[in-house]
Order: sequence, then structure tokens, then C-alpha cells
Amino acid sequence: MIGSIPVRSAVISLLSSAALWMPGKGPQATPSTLAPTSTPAYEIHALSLFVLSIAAGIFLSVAGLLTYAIIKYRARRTDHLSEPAQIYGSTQIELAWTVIPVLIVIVLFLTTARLIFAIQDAPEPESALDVTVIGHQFWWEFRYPKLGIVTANELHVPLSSEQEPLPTYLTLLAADVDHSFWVPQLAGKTDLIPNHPNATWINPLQPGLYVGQCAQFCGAQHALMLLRVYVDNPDEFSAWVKNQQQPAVEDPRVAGGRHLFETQACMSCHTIRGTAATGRFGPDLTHLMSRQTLASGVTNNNAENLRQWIEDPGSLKSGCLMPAMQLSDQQLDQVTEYLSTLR
Ligand code: HEC
Ligand SMILES: [Cu+2]
Repeated sequence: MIGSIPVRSAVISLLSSAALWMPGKGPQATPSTLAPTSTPAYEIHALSLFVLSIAAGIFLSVAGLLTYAIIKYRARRTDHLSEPAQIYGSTQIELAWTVIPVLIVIVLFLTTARLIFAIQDAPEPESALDVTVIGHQFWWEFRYPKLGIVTANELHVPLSSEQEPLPTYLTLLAADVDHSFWVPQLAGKTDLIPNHPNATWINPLQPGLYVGQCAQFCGAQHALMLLRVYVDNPDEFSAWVKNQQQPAVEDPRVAGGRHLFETQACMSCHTIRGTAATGRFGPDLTHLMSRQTLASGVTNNNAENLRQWIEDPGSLKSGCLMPAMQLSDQQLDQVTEYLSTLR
């Protein structure tokens, strides 16, 4: 029944999924390994297509031979019910189906190993940006040692290009348990392991927001440990850097909220540069309002959600490691107003 509707729609869906394998035009709303926009991701994508084509070749020849045998040797009314001739072994066939798969496995192994080493050993160019990524249950800390910036959950990096490469080199550390840094359009997964610094790099060639997430089960809220990477044009990036380097905004109108923050336990878990708060257990809040989301991407960053988060973090991210601080309504308003000034 070739050409009947089920067959036709199957062919169409095959073709449209083939279109998905085309390199992406830019950032995608859903993380995808099929739309790479950064050097290591391109190479991984090309390798995966190579592996897929070999697997498809194997599938087609096995399925083809199987179909041939099923049709050619199907039961017929004229069959005698006698046993077929019993043959023992064939050295040629046995050799062929041992040697060919071994060769295929060797090719797959060598091409994969070569790519892994090529990515890992890529020399870091002078122009590269260094960022230290620290995985915490259940949020990301980003430190830019040469720029004196500390931020959380939303990583900003400059746009790179073939002519002027501006890659970002990431040192990956963990504060507690294993995590895994994975932004599929930019690079392969790399784990963050306590006491074992790892490294990876990205070289994004198209601007925009790339999403990803922790890809290692690291505890109750592993699934809400989301990652956002903003690939900024040069002007945007230097404006962002300039703002992050400033100490926290001081607005006398919210002095009450600031006083509360500095006298509650908030200060022992969070840093706000220029205040008494120097805690490192939770995210740096010096420029909290420069982030678009709260608590590693669980919700939009606005006054309403911020207040709800401070009142009861578990209502947005149950099992997270920030306690509900039992503040009164008035205290909640004051602290929210204060944090809302930290642009
Ligand atoms: C015991 C340590 C601890 C205390 C005390 C604490 N926090 Fe947190 N806070 C955290 C942790 C951990 C996170 C990250 C949670 C997550 O994303 O899983 C966090 C996240 C936040 C965030 C979101 C930050 C971001 O980058 O999205 C805000 C805002 C915040 N805390 C405000 C406060 C305020 C205000 C207080 C005091 C009323 C407070 N915290 C007290 C540990 C703490
Ligand atoms: Cu994690």
C-alpha cells in the first residue's frame, strides 16, 4: 500500500525530522543538540550525524536482509514438511560478521576519542574570557576572576566570531555534590565534581539567550536547576560588565529594608557588596535585579515573585536550601522594596 495516507505521513514526518538536524539559526526555546551555534557543539553535532549514518546503514542492511528472507522463504502450500538441509558453520560468514562489526566499532571509537581530546586540549587563546562555574544545590554561581564579578544563575558571555574568536573558558567546581553543566546548543555536558576541577569551553557564534540545565541528579530540586546563558554583542557585554563591577545601589528610601536584611539571617547566606552581608551559601544579590529570573530560572524576577520567594521559597521550589524566614508582612514589603533597588 505504498502511497497510502499512513505511509505518506510517515515519510513527511521523517523528512521534517531530517530538517531538525539542520544547524540552527540561533537560540531555541527548547534546549537542542540538533541546532548547534558554538564550536564544540558543531563538532559534536557532526560526529553524531556520522554515527547516525553508520547506524542507519546497519539498520537498513539488517532490516533489508530480514525482509528478503521473510518473503523469499515464507510458508507455501506446496511446501514439503521435511526438514531443510542442516549446515554446520561457514568460516567465511563467521569471519565477515566478526571482522566488519569490529572495524565499525574501531572507527566509531577512534573518531569519538579524537573529538573528545580535540575539544579538551584546545589551547586557550589570549582573547578568551575566564569564568569559574560553581554548582550548588540547586543554583549556579558564576565568578569572573579577571573582571572581579560574582553573579548567579544567568551567565553573560561575549559573542564570538570566526574572524575575532572570543571564546569563554569555564572552570567547573562543585560546592556540595555532583552537578553537570549542559547547554546543548553551546557545548557537550561536563560534570562539576567536588574536589576535582573540570573544564570546558564555548565559542558562541550567534547572540541571544541559550537555555540549559543541570544534567546530573544532584538532589530534590535537580530538575529546577536551570541555566541561562546570554550571548551578548560587544556593547551589551561591556555595559553588563560595567554594571556588575559597581557596588550595590544605595537608596536611602529603602534603608529600613536594608537594615532588616543586614540584621536577619539573610546576611549570613547572601552577599550584597558594600553592605555587612558577606554570606556565600546562597547567590550573590548585589545586582539581583539585573537578572530576569529568580532561583535559577524557576520564575520571572519581579516584585511579586520576589516577595513570594522571600516569604516561602519552598512554594516556588520545594526542597530548596533557603529557609522561610517567618518575616511579618511589613518586613516582607520592606525587604522586597530594598532588593528591588539592586539593579
Ligand atoms: C540558610 C541560608 C539562607 C538564608 C538564611 C537566606 N537565604 Fe536566600 N537563598 C539561599 C539559597 C541556598 C538560595 C538559592 C536557592 C535555589 O535557587 O535553590 C537563595 C536564594 C535567594 C534569592 C534568589 C536569588 C537569585 O539569584 O535568584 C533571594 C532573592 C534570596 N535568597 C533572598 C533572601 C532573603 C531576603 C533572606 C532573608 C530574609 C534570605 N534569602 C535568607 C540561602 C539562604
Ligand atoms: Cu545540580
